Amino acid sequence: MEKVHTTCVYCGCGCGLFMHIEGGRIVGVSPSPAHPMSRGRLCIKGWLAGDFVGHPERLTHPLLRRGDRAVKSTWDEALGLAAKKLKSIQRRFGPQSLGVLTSAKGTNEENYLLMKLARAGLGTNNVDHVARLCHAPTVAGLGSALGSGAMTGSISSLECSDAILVVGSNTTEQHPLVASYILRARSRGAKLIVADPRKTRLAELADLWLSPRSGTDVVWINSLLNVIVEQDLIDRQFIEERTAGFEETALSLREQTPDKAEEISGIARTDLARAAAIFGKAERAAIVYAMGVTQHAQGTDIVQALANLALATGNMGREGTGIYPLRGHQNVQGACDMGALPTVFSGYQPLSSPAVRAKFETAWGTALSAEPGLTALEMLWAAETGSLKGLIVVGENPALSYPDSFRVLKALKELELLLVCDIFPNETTALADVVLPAACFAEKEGTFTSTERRVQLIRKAVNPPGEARAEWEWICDLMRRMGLQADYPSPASIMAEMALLTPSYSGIAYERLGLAGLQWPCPSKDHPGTGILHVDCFSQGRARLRPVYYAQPPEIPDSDYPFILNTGRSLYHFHTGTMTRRTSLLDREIPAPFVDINPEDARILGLREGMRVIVETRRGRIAAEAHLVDRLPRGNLFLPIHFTEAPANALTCQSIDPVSKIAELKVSAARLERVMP
Ligand SMILES: Nc1nc2c(c(=O)[nH]1)N[C@H]1C(S)=C(S)[C@@H](COP(=O)(O)OP(=O)(O)OC[C@H]3O[C@@H](n4cnc5c(=O)[nH]c(N)nc54)[C@H](O)[C@@H]3O)O[C@H]1N2
Ligand SMILES: Nc1nc2c(c(=O)[nH]1)N[C@H]1C(S)=C(S)[C@@H](COP(=O)(O)OP(=O)(O)OC[C@H]3O[C@@H](n4cnc5c(=O)[nH]c(N)nc54)[C@H](O)[C@@H]3O)O[C@H]1N2
Ligand code: SF4
Ligand SMILES: [Mo]
Repeated sequence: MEKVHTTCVYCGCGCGLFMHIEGGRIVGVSPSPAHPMSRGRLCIKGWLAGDFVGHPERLTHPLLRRGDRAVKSTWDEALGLAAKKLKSIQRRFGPQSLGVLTSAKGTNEENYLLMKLARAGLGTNNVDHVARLCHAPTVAGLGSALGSGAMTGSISSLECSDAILVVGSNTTEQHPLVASYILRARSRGAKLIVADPRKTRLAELADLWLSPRSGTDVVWINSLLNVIVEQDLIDRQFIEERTAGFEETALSLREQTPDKAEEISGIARTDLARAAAIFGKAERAAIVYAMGVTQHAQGTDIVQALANLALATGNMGREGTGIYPLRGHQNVQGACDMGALPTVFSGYQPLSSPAVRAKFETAWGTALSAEPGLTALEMLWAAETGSLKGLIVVGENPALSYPDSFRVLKALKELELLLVCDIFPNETTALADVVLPAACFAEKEGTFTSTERRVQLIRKAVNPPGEARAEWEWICDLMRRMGLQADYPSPASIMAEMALLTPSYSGIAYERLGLAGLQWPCPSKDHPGTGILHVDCFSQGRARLRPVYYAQPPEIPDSDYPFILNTGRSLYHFHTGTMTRRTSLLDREIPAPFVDINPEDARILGLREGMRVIVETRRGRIAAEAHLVDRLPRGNLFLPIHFTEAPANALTCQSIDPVSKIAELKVSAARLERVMP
């Protein structure tokens, strides 16, 4: 039996694992004992990461739409047709009528090439990906506060924290290996505070559980900092030497009293006082957060409020301190790093800088547009109104994962050309004019960048099924058909070009990555990589505190729609379920859609465990099984996003955060009805 070392394909923890190969097939997975983050452990999805690879439903041939049917085609015909249509749209409607959604499931190399294809080949900056619905507020908020939108420390650094504040992260289920470090710190004596409307597993284990009303985090975080300032638990030296904007921010906090916080967020003032004592008095305090913070129409403000808290208490640049946004997909960090975003090139080098543009123009041998591109949702809106005509979607399933499915489906159907590349048929390939079959992570080479900025190799373990190809190969082919040079002999050579153009990745090269990878910034070939950011200074000089003010979520419960609908995930499934619902041991755990409801609310509605209910919002309705769970406070519903037969996004809305353009995915007003048998 052969063993191939690679990186887990699911979440941003970035665990190392071995694929076990026999007779050209994956027969098992085992953890990588020497891996610096996972240290010989995996969660259940990691152990089963090889299962979907050989599934009989894998896409094996390019497909072309003929009327209502999708017919088998060849790569030559499919790419020929795609290039012809792209050129025709470009000629008739201009480059801004084209767009590309890249993949947080894809490799860095694939994302870099798609970014280059969009900018240099199609002539548009309309390039984006699901980070827009995930950590866009982090990229924007921490970017402007700290100069970098990335996790400030290494995951293992959490082990040395004295206090950890976890906000809006169901860590044990969604980032299990990060949770293991938090729990290790906890057993060492660190104090743990969890802020989540739901009593998650981590909240059960915490010293203090804060249960804010959904969408009110700005209020209680401001008020927490207010108490910390009033009790003089701030770090004056750090504030003076390394930050700007403290005075103005402190002034703005005066209004944000614990009384006000209690009234709006529902968190008792005594609990806030306890939180202030724990966080403010800790020598090393860390903040961990995820979608409960970012997926709000006020997402960027909430991120800034957390940055204010860390900066005012001097919790930055040392082991055990810092801000840990938990990036979701295994390579969503990398997709952002590669510049698959409408306003930056790789390494967040801004489009608006003439010097940066000139560098890329020289390297790529073509003029580049300075006009900022559209974000993911804006591209769909442009498709709705007819100004976007052609869209390339690689390794995303927007038909199910983007908010307000009714509008999303309508927009996708308006397109003249929808090209989708995936490993399985899904709700989006079903609408495509051209479907391309991709090699999955176990069948190709490349790199993923984990949430702790760790750039790691994936290695080919088995051959792709049928005619499926690694994306970098067909993207090069399409680039050539669009008139670009694309003579990369291997993914390593793509990385080499990217590294040459990207200061934070300059020192990254395949031969250096080994089994442990390297953490960026890694500015030169002899640089060991960087675990902790902002140690002596911030890239922009001083970090920036800013006043932020609470704004009510766009839709709040009323007498017609009395519940707050919260959407999210479970341990056993990944997003739209293309892979986990084809993994029998995972699917067996949660085979059917459910909606969580508080038992008291259920009693009033006459609902019992397992009854079928309709969940309805102003956008749509779905049917699911009622699960009565104490962990959910009254007035709330929780619906997972994994099920095509009960699509959560049929219910969500497209109200967005004006700064980061993320949608409000955690608060919708909903009602519940029993389905009569
Ligand atoms: N098993 C599994 N793991 C995954 C994924 C998966 O689909 N399945 N997806 C990956 C991806 S891409 C991502 S982005 C991450 C997401 O990881 P998480 O963000 O941890 O997952 P979510 O279920 O979206 O919700 C986070 C928590 O926020 C809480 N919350 C909701 N609204 C609020 C609020 O207003 N305030 C506060 N404080 N909390 C709130 C919810 O109750 C929930 O417990 O997981 C990654 N890991
Ligand atoms: N209501 C609501 N909506 C949400 C969220 C929420 O919490 N609530 N969360 C949002 C967040 S944080 C995220 S990240 C998004 C996730 O949204 P998506 O990323 O669209 O969801 P996935 O199901 O992970 O889709 C990934 C696709 O990539 C395919 N794939 C896997 N490996 C490969 C590969 O190697 N190559 C190619 N070409 N394809 C591959 C999979 O089969 C799948 O179809 O959903 C967002 N939508
Ligand atoms: S914690 Fe994340 S990266 Fe690690 S094995 Fe589980 S899904 Fe994979
Ligand atoms: Mo995500």
